[in-house]
Amino acid sequence: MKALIIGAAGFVGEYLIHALQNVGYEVFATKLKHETLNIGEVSVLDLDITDFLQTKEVLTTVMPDVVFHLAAQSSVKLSWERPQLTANINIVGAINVLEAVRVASKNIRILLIGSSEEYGAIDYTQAVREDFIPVPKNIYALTKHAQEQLAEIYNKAYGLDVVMTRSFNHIGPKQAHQFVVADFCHQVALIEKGLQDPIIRVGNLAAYRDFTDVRDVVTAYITLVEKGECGEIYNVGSGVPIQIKTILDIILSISNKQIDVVVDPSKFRPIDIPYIYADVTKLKKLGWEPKYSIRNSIEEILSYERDR
Ligand code: A2R
Ligand code: GDD
Repeated sequence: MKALIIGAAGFVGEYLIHALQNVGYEVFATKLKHETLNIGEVSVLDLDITDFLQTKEVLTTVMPDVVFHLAAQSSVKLSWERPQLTANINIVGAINVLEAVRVASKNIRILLIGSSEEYGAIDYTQAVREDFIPVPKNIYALTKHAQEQLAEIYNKAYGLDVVMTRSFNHIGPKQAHQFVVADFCHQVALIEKGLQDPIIRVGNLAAYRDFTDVRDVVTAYITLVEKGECGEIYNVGSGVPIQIKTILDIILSISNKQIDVVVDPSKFRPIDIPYIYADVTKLKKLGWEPKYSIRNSIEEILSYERDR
């Protein structure tokens, strides 16, 4: 089977390449021109998804069996600061990918990565299911929901073989420092090395999120392209809510340094979902189970940041 990963130089991409190779896929990977992707046995192509002709060229040249569409402006915080950029990559880019697949072949299966952020700032007291009506409350979330609705239109109008996710937070070594666990571990590593005063700057510690190790996330994505139902949406998460403050406490308890916590208002968003976690019954019915515990992931991330 030939797999094409669009946006492979990001956090999830590298893990997905390894996971696909381990189960015997021939992997093609795209990256932006300025990015580097040093992974053996992979055909690497440059692609900016905001350019339709380039996107079509890649699809018709590679002619994959499956496409994993990971490329995005993936930061909620940045979407408040760069709304046009976020919409251009996440909406126009998604149209270009869908349209390029339609032109190339209807036999291509495509997995589109959406977000738990799509559900919006409702006060959830139960695990969110895929049949809850999303009400996006930030620009990133809106663009991901637009992508999902576009995919549903392509599925209904043209019979495109799309499977969609609403992915909850994912973590692991090598994640960019703009995301919470990598950010906290990076700061602690700097403090331990004496490169930062013993003060950790944090944002909204009250929020609850559902974290899954990136290695479990990529096995979920492979499960979905292999067993997911055409036109369906699947939550990808652990099913366990955890407060950001608890994550911070775990990280601080692993460190041997005395560290003060300072709340930094610049790290807050105009709107932040207070509490959300996934109902993953639908995904688990396909045979997927997460293997990594949150503590295990945090220990590995901190260890990675210490070694950098
Ligand atoms: O923004 P950069 O320079 O980090 O590049 C990102 C890349 N990307 C693009 N690729 C093609 N054409 C574009 N116009 C374009 N703009 C950005 O997509 C990056 O290398 C990749 C996305 O990777 P990450 O930001 O690291 O996201 P991650 O954690 O791998 O998440 C994968 C998917 C995304 O759709 C997220 O929105 C979702 O899972 O949570
Ligand atoms: N980044 C960051 N830094 N977040 C903080 C901090 C901090 O210092 N302190 C508290 N938080 C809170 C945020 O306010 C938010 O409630 C939570 O930690 C998670 O923030 P991020 O790690 O930045 O992730 P995100 O939830 O905004 O977005 C990620 O998960 C989405 C799925 O839920 C990204 O990976 C998205 O691409 C993905 O769709």
